[in-house]
Amino acid sequence: MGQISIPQNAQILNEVLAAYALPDTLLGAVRYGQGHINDTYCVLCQPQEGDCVRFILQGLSSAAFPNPDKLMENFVGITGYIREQVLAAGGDPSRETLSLVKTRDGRDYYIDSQGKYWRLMPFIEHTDCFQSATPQLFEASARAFGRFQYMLRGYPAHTLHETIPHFHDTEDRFAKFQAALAADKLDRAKDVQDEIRFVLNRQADCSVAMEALRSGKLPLRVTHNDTKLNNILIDRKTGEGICVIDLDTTMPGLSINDFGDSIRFGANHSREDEKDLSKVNFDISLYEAYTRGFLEGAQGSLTPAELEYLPWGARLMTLECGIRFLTDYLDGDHYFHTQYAGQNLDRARTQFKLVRDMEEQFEEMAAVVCKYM
Ligand code: ADP
Ligand code: GN1
Ligand code: MG
Repeated sequence: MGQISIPQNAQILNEVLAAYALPDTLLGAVRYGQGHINDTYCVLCQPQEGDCVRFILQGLSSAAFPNPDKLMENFVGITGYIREQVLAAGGDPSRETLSLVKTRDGRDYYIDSQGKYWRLMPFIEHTDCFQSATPQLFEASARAFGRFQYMLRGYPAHTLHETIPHFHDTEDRFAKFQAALAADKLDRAKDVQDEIRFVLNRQADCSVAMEALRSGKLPLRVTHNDTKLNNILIDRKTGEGICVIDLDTTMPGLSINDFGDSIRFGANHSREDEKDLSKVNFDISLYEAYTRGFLEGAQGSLTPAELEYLPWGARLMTLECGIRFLTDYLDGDHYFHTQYAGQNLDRARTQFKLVRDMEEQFEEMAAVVCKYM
């Protein structure tokens, strides 16, 4: 779990934790996980009797989420709905969905003295969260993400707020990239000409899914929209994906993007910011494992057009994510958490390498989907 420490912003954390009726002694809070967006802490408490109890405390990113109250409304709605589904299936909602700990005054979140939104959740124990996985674990995560979409197929989509407008609108991402390039605030463009050209040459691709949505070929569904492997908790005992987490972008979207974002992150053997691009290779056998699991989890709910466009989902989510990293780099690294200068550029480069690989193996990717439909 890492060392117990007093974080730099202990004062704010104390203020936030005081808003909750925690079990007896607060032992500490430590930065936790490898998310790029929220400020996540693991909070450890010692009740008078029994074992220590852990919680996940998250400060929501104001750079990413302009309307945190609406986001939290979505969170409550979605987790409540999944809870009912899990109960109906005879499962354990305390492990199979996230939930919130209420504040002392009965609220779902706390707003600190600086206006930042915080939420506290029970830590789902006896699970693991992976940055990379074996084919077996990757397939398990695919089943869980496919099932997540299946479980939400009847959710009243019109009640969901769009937490980040145009989140996977790849045309809009391209336009934002062009704006950041034109502004070139930090005079960085001159050093990344190859990467810029890579994006500009793929403008037409950015319209493929959006055009299919506009024409009615692809349906709008309730989707997760951030289906990274580390947004799933794997049950340590069974090796199954037990809980889908990081629900902040769950909103109407395209199923091919949920498929695609998992492939982007997980169907390779390198870190997202690997500097040595010879190590960054799209692994079609991992892609196959994920395809099998995702289609199993989705239980026949995808249309023929969605199946046909799955490989595009992978290619586009990878291109889009690379565009977003490069945009943030040109813009001065305000959106994604970075640990060193140039990390967003390294991230963009890995994504573009994976896009190239997928472009070369696009026919094989389609053939894999055909095998499992
Ligand atoms: P971000 O939006 O920054 O990615 P996440 O919601 O994904 O934030 O949380 C970051 C990490 O915290 C996750 O990858 C996971 O390791 C851990 N985590 C989040 N919620 C829980 C939970 N309820 N139980 C156990 N671990 C959790
Ligand atoms: C962010 O929050 P996290 O780390 O799970 C981002 C995703 C990107 C991803 C790239 C809300 O995901 O869209 O694909 O980083 N989330 C948000 O690793 O922007
Ligand atoms: Mg996350």
